[in-house]
Amino acid sequence: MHRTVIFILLTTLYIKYVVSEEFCSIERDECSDENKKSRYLFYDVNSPEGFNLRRDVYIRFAVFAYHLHKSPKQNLNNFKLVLPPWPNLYHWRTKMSTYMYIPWSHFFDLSSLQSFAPVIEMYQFFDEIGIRYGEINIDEVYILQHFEDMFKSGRFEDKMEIQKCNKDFFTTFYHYDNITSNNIKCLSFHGHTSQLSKILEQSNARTILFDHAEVALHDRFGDRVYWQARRSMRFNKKLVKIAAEYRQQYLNSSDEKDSTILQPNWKDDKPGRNAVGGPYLGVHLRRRDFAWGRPKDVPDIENAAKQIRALLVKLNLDVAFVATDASQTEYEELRQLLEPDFTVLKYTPSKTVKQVHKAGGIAIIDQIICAHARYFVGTHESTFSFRIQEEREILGFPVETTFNRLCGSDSDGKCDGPSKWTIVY
Ligand SMILES: Nc1nc2c(ncn2[C@@H]2O[C@H](COP(=O)(O)OP(=O)(O)OP(=O)(O)O)[C@@H](O)[C@H]2O)c(=O)[nH]1
Ligand SMILES: *[C@@H]1O[C@H](CO)[C@@H](O)[C@H](O)[C@H]1NC(C)=O
Ligand SMILES: *[C@@H]1O[C@H](CO)[C@@H](O)[C@H](O)[C@H]1NC(C)=O
Repeated sequence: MHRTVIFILLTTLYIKYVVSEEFCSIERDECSDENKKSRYLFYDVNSPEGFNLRRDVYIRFAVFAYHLHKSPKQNLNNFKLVLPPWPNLYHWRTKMSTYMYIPWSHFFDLSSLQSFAPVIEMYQFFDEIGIRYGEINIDEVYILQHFEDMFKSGRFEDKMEIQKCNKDFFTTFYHYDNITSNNIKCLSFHGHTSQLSKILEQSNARTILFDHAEVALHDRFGDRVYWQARRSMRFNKKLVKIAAEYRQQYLNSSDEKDSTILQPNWKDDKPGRNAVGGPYLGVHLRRRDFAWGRPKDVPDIENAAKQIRALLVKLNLDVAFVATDASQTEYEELRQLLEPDFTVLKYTPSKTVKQVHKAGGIAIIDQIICAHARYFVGTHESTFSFRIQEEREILGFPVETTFNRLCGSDSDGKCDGPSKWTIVY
């Protein structure tokens, strides 16, 4: 540990002298009050990671930014967290070869995110600082990587150290060709995200990027601050409206009838478990790579239909709403196995919705509809299902209507349920 700290100190001293001439020095008190320059914290996630894991990494860094903002130290409390624009994710299967740079406000309510932590969009960063330079040279880049001997040594305390880069580690700068850096290092890392504040504290850099940020863990997964960050992740209002219209039209479901009304501001939401939900079963049926990879835990279509039928009977419901990444053929197969005894519905976006809101927006609409169901059943270890469970915790559903999953085909409909990560206020 000592060696690490000294090493980082030396590195950052070096950086201080070489890099930050363009900026006023906070330490030497050169910044005028009105010009008291913000510092910018960037992060990025390993490119194959999906939408819903990225949402989880956001929480880790939003909590980090929240604590920095509250720090009494002047060179820590002036950090803004720059949100990584959404790339063309692998799962979205878009054919476009160019990168899209979708801002977060496309999917989430930016002002709600900002009422939890000081976060800004990439284009706002460009507005604040970039336009003057044309090309952005990030002062310090740290690519996080796992310690190679972590599992061998079996010691799991927090530690970090600048080391030789593991093979194939590089940063893409979000695929922008006007962002670069002369100062890229690999940081072997184990432990909590807040450990990174040591780097920020010892550095005078104005712009710092942590790539492969998913390597850093939640400070305290599931505590009050975690849930505040999560509650502030309200969706883009247009997506909420589309989901509400669908619920109204096809599912006889509305927030008034279902007791799922949230306050306009997440801070005003009250704890309670009085949500009833619409008169339908919400199902998240993850297929594709999940179905290929784990037959023990993910049922085939026929067995999924059997489990859904049993649930509908038990719950005395007639309608199953299915959110799925299954092919149309698989979905039709499922539907035919349940009809005409039951109604099976799936949200089918119009061409306009597809164009405007994209795969991520459609996934969120599916998640909102599942979140409002009387009872939810998801897929084993899918982060897509986890996000729905969290949403239902926020809406105030009884725990037993939320933490359920489909079992593998051979398990006769019986298997351990998912962990119950219940909300804390
Ligand atoms: N619209 C919609 N898309 C889905 C559904 N299930 C999976 N997907 C798509 O497949 C992706 C699933 O991967 P994600 O959940 O994002 O990513 P991940 O972090 O790998 O999550 P899991 O693989 O589910 O653990 C989603 O982002 C969607 O694009 C669904 O029910 N509805
Ligand atoms: C960098 O490139 C992006 C994408 O082309 C553009 O939107 C942004 O304004 C550019 N930023 C600067 C500072 O030139
Ligand atoms: C919709 O739900 C209400 C109760 O919330 C019920 O009285 C009504 O009959 C339902 N309508 C239909 C068409 O099922």
